[in-house]
Amino acid sequence: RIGPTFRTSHPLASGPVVQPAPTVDGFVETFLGELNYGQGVLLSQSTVNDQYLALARTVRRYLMADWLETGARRRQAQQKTVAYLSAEYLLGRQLGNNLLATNLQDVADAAMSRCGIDIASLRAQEVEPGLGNGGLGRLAACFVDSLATMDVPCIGYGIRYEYGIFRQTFEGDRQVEVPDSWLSLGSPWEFPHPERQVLVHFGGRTEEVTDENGRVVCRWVPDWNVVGMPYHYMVPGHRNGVVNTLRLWSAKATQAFDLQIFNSGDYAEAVRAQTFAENISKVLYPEDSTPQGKELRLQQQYFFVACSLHDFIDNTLPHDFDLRRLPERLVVQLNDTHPVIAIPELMRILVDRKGFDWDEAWDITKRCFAYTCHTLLPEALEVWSVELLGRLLPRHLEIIYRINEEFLEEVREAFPGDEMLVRRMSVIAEHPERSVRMAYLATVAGSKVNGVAELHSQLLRDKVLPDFSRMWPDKFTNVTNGITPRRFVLLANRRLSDLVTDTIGDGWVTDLDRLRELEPYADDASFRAAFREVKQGNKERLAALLRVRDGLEIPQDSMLDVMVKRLHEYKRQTLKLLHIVSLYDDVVSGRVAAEDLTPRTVVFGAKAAPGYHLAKEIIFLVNAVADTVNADPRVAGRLSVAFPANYNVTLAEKLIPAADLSEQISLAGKEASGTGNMKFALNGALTIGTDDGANVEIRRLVGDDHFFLFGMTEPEVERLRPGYTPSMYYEEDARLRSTIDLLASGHFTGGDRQAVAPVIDNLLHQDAFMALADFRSYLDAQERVEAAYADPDAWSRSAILNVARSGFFSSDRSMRDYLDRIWHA
Ligand code: HBZ
Repeated sequence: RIGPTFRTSHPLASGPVVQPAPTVDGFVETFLGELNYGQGVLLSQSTVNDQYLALARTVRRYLMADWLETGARRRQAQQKTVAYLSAEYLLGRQLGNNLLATNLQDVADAAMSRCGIDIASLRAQEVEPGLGNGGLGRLAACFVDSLATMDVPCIGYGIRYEYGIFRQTFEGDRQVEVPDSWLSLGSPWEFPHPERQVLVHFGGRTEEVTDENGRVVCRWVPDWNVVGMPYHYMVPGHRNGVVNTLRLWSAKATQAFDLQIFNSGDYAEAVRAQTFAENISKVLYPEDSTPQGKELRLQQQYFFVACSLHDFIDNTLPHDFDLRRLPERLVVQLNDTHPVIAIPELMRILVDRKGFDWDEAWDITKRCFAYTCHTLLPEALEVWSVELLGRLLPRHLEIIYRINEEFLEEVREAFPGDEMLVRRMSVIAEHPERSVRMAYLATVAGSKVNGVAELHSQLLRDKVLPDFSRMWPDKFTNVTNGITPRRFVLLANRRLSDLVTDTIGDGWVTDLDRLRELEPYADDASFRAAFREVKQGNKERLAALLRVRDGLEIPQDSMLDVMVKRLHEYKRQTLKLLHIVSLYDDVVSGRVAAEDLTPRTVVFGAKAAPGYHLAKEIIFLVNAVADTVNADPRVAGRLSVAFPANYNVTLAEKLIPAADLSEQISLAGKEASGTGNMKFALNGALTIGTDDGANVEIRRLVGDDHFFLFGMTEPEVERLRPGYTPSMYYEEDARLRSTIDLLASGHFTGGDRQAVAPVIDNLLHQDAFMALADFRSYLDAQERVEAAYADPDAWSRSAILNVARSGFFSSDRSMRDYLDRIWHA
């Protein structure tokens, strides 16, 4: 329990909190106060970091009154609250976003220049909190932004990793990972709350004891524990006076544990124990699709889930709350399977700690959870070995067994005599080792299961969980992903935002469907010219950034063709690479005159999981091709390739607004949704893409004439799959053969054929994601792109229509869908 409430008759004890004046004078005064009293320096002696921290703390002050007020209002209202449980939040920089939310951008600019400071250099000082791998983590960040903007009671729960996603560098064209010590220069956006610490148990055994009513109950006798320390982050709504909370947990050693060993005189052992505990929140696992089944990862998952449920039940609900009514006050959204251990944890709390009988506890639990799946790749579905789970969480394993037993009885009743079905649906898999299928557990317990785009939800029902969808058709639903227009349009693309607002007013920022009002302007020549000027300005801004950030030169007057996302075979960066090599090959072989090539700059951004060897070979090859192409005078001014290292949210905000062409080229049926695709469309890039994930919905909305579709459909992929022979395409397509031969010859690797072998061999003999089968169709689509780009008016018309028709992809709409279909909050 949080300590006794402080009582005083002082008139200001319960607010209102005094907010600094939102004027340049008020801002300067607050800023200098923060420099002097917060940082302990004079302006004249301050470093850029001092100034950044003081500026951040100044902005924080403007948010504080609303944060405290929102918290008090939420405690009063006792409404149903969304607990969003996510192991990842890929937040991106906070300063710009918070200045935007408070509408203080211009005031801050003026205040800093009055102090003789260039605010851009302070913005650049912020290290983004990269507490996520990619789409899944960024989605969580967009969702909490939207919920605050819509004034929905929500607490985002997660892990405060000391090291987020690694920083990528290149050495000799190869990826080298550097730890991301994002906290090292100070973290002005977080508030530790030691009074809300939670104790979390691990290990040990269970025993049966008789309670005071003579009932035999189960008790968990753990053998070690750690403390969860919450750090609170503000999540401001857009200029609406709402500030929600993101609560991230950091692991600490317990004092008792420490002291005990310390007193025994073993100082080194005490320190080791501390390190052991703190390891739990030390680092984000950088695998974005193949969970490694590591013990520390299960510890992370249970750690943050246990802290979060405890925090909500014991520290957020009123003391005397009747837990039978929990589903009226709480809905837990499980962001993929990472937090699914919350299901047996809630059962344990209700049954072992609060004395509920099993059936009643199960009824409550089922009504509290809903599960979102983010993948279709079988290897991405998390399973935990029974051996490991039972060793770390013995009571939870017992609970999972009982849930499964009762569930399988239900299956037998619904489908008598089908023991094969029972085995298929069991939460416990028997092969290759006995393990717990977390997605099945989430499906059994969750009130709803959703996919993240229409096609994905359909395939989830038909291919991933067909038996479950037959048993419970109504459990399955779709919520197509979305992105926040605040960060990814208003903040990232000020030029476009100003043009849009000057044309249709600013209502679109919180009602993105209103972008429709731009449609008529697609036919207005002066609007198109203004739109092209916006793009050009963004390209120049990007060129200037990449020059200083990476020493890269981006030619102007060239189509900016962008592929940014995690590196994975299914996303098919190699298909893009083959395209580049084929364009290059056309010119160097003399088939095409350089002047006839549409000037094109291809930009890649991609991190590979450190243990994903083939992905790292692909990165190497992209860099090698870039080096060769960029140095070859035969294609100078016509074709260039840029691969800035360390693609992250900060870079995305500069890259996406500059793009002409968005590459969304995954093999159909593999990309659950994609969200980059939405960001590009909303920033006026045209998409070249397969019929996959949310591409399907983008194309339907923007129209076939404004989208470059290519490749097999998902059913076509499945039909081709048996006996797929990639080398056949190599044999039969002269252009593909020439492209692969040039790549394999060592032309791009200083004659070293070995260096290209891993990628080439894989393409010719495996090609699990059928890049060769889609190559011809992709090249044809790229030719249509070039033809379209040759007519600037028609191209900008299409680009404007992409913006106007993509309002559906606001995460505000996603949140409305979750509210209507799942949360009923
Ligand atoms: O989630 C992505 C999907 O690939 C993408 O299609 C979708 O748009 C996005 C949001 O729904 N999935 C991920 O980003 N997944 C992970 O980052 C991940 C992280 C740790 C894991 C597994 C997956 O253990």
